[in-house]
Amino acid sequence: MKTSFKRSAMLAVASIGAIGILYACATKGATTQSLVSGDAASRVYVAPGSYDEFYTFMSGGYSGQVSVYGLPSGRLLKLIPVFSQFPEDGYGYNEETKPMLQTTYGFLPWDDSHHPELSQTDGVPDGRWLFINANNTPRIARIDLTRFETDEIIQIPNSAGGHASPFTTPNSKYVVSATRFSVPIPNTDVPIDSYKKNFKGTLSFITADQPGKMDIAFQILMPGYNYDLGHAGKGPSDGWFFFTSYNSEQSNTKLEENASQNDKDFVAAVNYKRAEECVTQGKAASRPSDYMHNWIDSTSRIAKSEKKTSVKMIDPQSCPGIVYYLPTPKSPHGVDVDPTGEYIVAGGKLATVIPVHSFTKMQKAIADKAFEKEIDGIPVLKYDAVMAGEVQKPGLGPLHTEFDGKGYAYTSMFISSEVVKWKLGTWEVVDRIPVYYSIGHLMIPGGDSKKPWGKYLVAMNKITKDRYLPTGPEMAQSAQLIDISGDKMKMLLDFPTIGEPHYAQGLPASIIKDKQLKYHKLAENTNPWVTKSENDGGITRTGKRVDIKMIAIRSHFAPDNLEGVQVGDTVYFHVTNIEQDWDILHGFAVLGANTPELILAPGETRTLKWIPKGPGVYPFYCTDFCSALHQEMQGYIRVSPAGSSVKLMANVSKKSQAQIGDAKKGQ
Ligand code: K7E
Ligand code: CUA
Repeated sequence: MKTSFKRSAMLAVASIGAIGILYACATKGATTQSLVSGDAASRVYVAPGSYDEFYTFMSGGYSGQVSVYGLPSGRLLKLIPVFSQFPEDGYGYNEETKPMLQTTYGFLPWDDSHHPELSQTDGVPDGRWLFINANNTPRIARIDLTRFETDEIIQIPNSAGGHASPFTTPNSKYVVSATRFSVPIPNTDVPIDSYKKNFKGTLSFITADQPGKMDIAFQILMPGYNYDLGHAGKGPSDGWFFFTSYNSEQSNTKLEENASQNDKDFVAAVNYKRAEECVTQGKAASRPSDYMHNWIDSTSRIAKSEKKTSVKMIDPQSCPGIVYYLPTPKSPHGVDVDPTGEYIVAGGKLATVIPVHSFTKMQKAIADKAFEKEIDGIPVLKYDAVMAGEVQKPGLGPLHTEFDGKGYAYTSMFISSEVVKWKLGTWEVVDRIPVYYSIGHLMIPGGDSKKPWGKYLVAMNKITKDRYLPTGPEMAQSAQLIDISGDKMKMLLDFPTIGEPHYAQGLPASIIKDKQLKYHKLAENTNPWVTKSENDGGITRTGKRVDIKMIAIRSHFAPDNLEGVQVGDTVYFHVTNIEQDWDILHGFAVLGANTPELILAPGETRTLKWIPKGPGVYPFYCTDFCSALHQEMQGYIRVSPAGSSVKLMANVSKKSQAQIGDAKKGQ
């Protein structure tokens, strides 16, 4: 949703003169001062040593990561690597985490992450996990919120552009992923202009409530549209899932024009309980489909990869009642379900209204068979039969909506750069506030759940222009914190973000802050190369492979002098941080290594693979200023020419020297 949409949005603006002026005004950055209330500073001030009230998790967009901020301060607390290698701590570089980035296309060190989604219990964020999607090579990751680490990644087959993802059902039984790009399924060599005939979409339901066991429960084969976003029903609509689609024109070129022809596209309403029945009744076909499932073993902390080879695919023609289309103006982007579960709000990017569907009316329309037509076995319900109301004159370019739990909805307006507050049921606009500029998603903690914590709203903006000190052609994207506790929205704070934030989720800090793991228990570390005490380190050779077991503790490595390595060897440094104390990290880096350092949490073993290029003596050192004598935390490894008679040596205890002897005998 970045460049191309921006361009079409601009075109849309250009074509509507009066609105063009409105936009021009907004982009002048005129008088935010006047919008900021006098007490804004104290409302966002979190004194040194005090905690923020909320955690917020922002997607990193094309950084492929997640960033964690405190609210209301906007302080950056952490970056969590997910889909991209992360030199800062060695994620995706060290041997333990490399398998996390395995796919059927091989090792992928990058992706584009859009939507963080907190796990839920009974429709309320529960702080167990955060899910996030990969947009380019469709995947879904699970982040464990006791450790703020990525634990599991599953690839989604028969899909391209996993954008409508990873929205959750109310107990996180499933998270979903839908194809943004329709593709031939299975993907084969066909002419692109055979799109209408050969290209299809899929909606995937992935089991998510058991760590380490994510799997594709089933996929639903859909007409070849672009599926954009989704949200689960809740309360009365529990058991249903709603996905927006655009390009119902099924165009394969110049979509900015050709996919904007129809006045209405569709929200697909999926009865996933019905899908489960069809699977049980054997109505889903097993389709050969390769995909990878990667997860971290909880005691060894080593990632494993398994390849899966088939999915259950449901064709709506053979499972009547599984999907209905709700006509929705126009090229809808977001689809959001209000806290009661009754209203389904669509963000029709090119629509002049915000259309709201009623779940009750939808049920009745289905019972009455109020169908306009059928597309590939999917009944299209009549717009008037399902519509609850339309928000008139909301602004331009509605994208996403969140809720405050007090009967109001807040919609982001990309083109007119504002947040619009409106009332559920009467559909009247009650307030609006400009944002700077071109807002994408907005977020209220719990704002897509049954119980929003409706105190703050965060606007995530695509364009920063004049808001910060300039930094060359590229400016940080921007988040803005808005107070929504009163009748009128109040601008409180700007803060820059990492990558493109797209969406965020937030929850009260109290839900997770006391559940944090402080260190990994060394006694429970089952990494096969763990070193649990200083005397257990050493060096062993197996052919041309050399393994070094080493501990790190304030303020030394043991061993710290190593000899006997030869050019042509592949060396594995297995370093264990044997500290058992919160926040005491060590690092490990060696001169000339072609991958970054290791950063080791207390009690953790990490492995750096090193292929020395020539004879010499190479220093290594701790990269995390861990103690007063951190600068003394270093060592040397000697590399001799191939075939050298220099003996393997690690200067640790007598005991381990004896072990080295044994290992040598074993050669
Ligand atoms: Cu609107 Cu990818 Cu959710 Cu960006 S998407 S804004
Ligand atoms: Cu360990 Cu610095």
